[in-house]
Amino acid sequence: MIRRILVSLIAISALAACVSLGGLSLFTESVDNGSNAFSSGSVDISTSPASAFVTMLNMAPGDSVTDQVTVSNGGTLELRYAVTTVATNADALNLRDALTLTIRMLGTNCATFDGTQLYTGTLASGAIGDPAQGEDTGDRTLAASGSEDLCFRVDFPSTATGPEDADTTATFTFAAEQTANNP
Ligand SMILES: [Ca+2]
Repeated sequence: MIRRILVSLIAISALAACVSLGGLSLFTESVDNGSNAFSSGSVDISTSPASAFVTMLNMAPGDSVTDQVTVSNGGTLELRYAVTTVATNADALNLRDALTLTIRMLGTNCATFDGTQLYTGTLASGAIGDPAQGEDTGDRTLAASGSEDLCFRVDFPSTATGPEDADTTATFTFAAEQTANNP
């Protein structure tokens, strides 16, 4: 009888040990990894001077004018840009087609005009690259906060026979887009 009670007591104490195991306390720790921030970048192109960087009045055949423009990326993303031209023809004399535009990279300076040539043709069709989305032949790339200098030369060819007393005003559009995820 005593032996049986003893066995029962042992069994009960073993059970109690198991129960106390279930309530075992553990040291634990978790760590927060915060500040996982996201933001969208920006594409911000500008030109300096902002307008009228190359002008000449009363041109005669043989005249030319060359001036510099700085193209800047004020944004936080790399961009690519293209240039297109719209030249007015209010007097219908087509001076815009008689004038030749040549665009070069800066090179030594715009006076020596020895940088890589990016365009030569009529003023009316002046262009660098293609503003269509994506990378096209001739598109220019600017890193974030980067800039480059271009030289624009407008010639009234000495061989031109006219038009006289004609006017045109050109607007050069510098169109930029992100290069990221945009092949
Ligand atoms: Ca393009």
